[in-house]
Amino acid sequence: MKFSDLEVTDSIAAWLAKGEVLLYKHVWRFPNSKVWLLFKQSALIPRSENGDFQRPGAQFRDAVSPDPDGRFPAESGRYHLYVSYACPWAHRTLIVRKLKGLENIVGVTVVHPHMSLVEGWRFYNSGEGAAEEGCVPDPLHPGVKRLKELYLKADPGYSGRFSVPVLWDKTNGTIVNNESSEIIRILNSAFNHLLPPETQKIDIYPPRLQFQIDSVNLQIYENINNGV
Ligand SMILES: N[C@@H](CCC(=O)N[C@@H](CS)C(=O)NCC(=O)O)C(=O)O
Repeated sequence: MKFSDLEVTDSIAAWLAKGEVLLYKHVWRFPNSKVWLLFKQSALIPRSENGDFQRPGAQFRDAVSPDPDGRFPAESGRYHLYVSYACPWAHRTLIVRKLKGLENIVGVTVVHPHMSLVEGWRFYNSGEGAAEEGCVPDPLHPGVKRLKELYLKADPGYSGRFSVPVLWDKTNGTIVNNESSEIIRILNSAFNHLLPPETQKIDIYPPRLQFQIDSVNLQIYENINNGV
């Protein structure tokens, strides 16, 4: 059976009731509107009184800086991205990492596409058979099963959503930033001194366009992106 053939069956309804949503490849696949309705009605989704989905703000908002004396100095091999191919927010961090040629400077791990609404994303477990595209166990923390555990390592009192993307600092053992619009700005400029001239000069957030970029981003965030 292909995922695209799925109908609303008792097993899917039970699965949704348990808080599991299937995220496959690069998109959320809700086979039909009835499933989407069930998902939207889930008590686990943060929403306003009139039922609108309300995305809580990301809580880790630090920046990597070229300053060697800063808390998060830009160093090769020190930072690691956790992403899901099912998440468009994470997707843009992968695009910028690639555009800037940071593949050997900032590592990346893809979580398993099955996300629990309660526990969040999990890592692929090598004992479970064929891996979904790109998914591996967490290479930095053997034994860690869920992304949630990294959030709680970073801040034992953390009470937000356990979302991707996450920019992880291996040296301090903490999360630098979990807001994709800021992670892409970090990737755009913080590591420039470690890059060859061809990629160093790529600037996707040039000062003369920043105002326009920020206003378009706000429009898109509120009216389109925030629906996923
Ligand atoms: N504003 C955040 C949003 C990230 C986000 O909501 N990611 C979703 C996947 S598309 C997620 O991980 N959700 C997990 C959850 O809410 O439990 C960003 O741009 O980084």
